[in-house]
Amino acid sequence: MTKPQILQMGPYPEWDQVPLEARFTVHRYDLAADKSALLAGIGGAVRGIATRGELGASAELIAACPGLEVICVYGVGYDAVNLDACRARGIRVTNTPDVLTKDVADLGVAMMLTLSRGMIGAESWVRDGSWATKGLYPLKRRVWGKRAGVLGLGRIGYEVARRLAGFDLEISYSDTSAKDFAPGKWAFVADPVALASQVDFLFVTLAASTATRHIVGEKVIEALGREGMLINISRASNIDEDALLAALENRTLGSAALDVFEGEPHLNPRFLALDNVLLQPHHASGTIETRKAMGQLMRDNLSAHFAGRDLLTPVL
Ligand code: 8YV
Repeated sequence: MTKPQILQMGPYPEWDQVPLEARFTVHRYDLAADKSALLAGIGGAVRGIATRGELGASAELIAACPGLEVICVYGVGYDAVNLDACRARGIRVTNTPDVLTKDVADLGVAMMLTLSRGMIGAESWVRDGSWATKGLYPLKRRVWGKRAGVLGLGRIGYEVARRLAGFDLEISYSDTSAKDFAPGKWAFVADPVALASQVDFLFVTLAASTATRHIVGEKVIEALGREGMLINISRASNIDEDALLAALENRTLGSAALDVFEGEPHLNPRFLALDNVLLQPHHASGTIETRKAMGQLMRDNLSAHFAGRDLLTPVL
């Protein structure tokens, strides 16, 4: 039987690449020097796209593949896939929810602890000899007993809040409505500005869409204030990055721990000049265990589609 032809948008680990190529004829968009020439040559034969959360599939790419049936995302976020173009042509879309939830939540909490306790600077203090030459490391800020806000109490937000409760933080959250699965102790605050004004740490855990673009804008940032910390493990588009940079530079916002950036991996160099940020390379789901599960789920969705079975985790 001939193998279905798929277009691959970005790299996967060897343990995913080998089984992917065993089941499909894979065209590497990411490795093609001349991407237009690749699409002109094989676009008509492509039936599936294997992509990554941050790469998605644009309207132009979808248009260049007239026989496209399915787009499978290696990631829970599908904001970079042009869903309107998919809907218009009945193209199915899948993602990889659940398997990454706890790792993403772990990294968010780890970022809060690392930045609040100054662990990056403390490590350098030991390595560069400052401990012996300059003495004691400057004192940092406590985490337990403080107030945390979770913006978006979905799967990841819930796991973040559960972890924070374990660290003895008071929890409040914003979402489109109060969630009945949330423990009574977690306060629902509908307005993100009001939420930010009541907390020390604000976690952004919203699925990104046009509706959530810049939901964390000047007002939310100002409300979080000089002592506040913003932690983003969702998508850069949820935050007005210009407003964030200005507030961090003039210290009207205390600090920020960020795993995602506009234009990543080419982030705004203004971030690099700041000492009140913790910067991570979009790797909240980046553990071997979770990435293996994401790769498996993405392939299982592709296989299900081409075998005429129900998709495991459909978005569309
Ligand atoms: C991945 C992500 O880093 O799940 C998502 O939406 O952004 C991350 O888990 C990414 O999709 C892998 O490319």
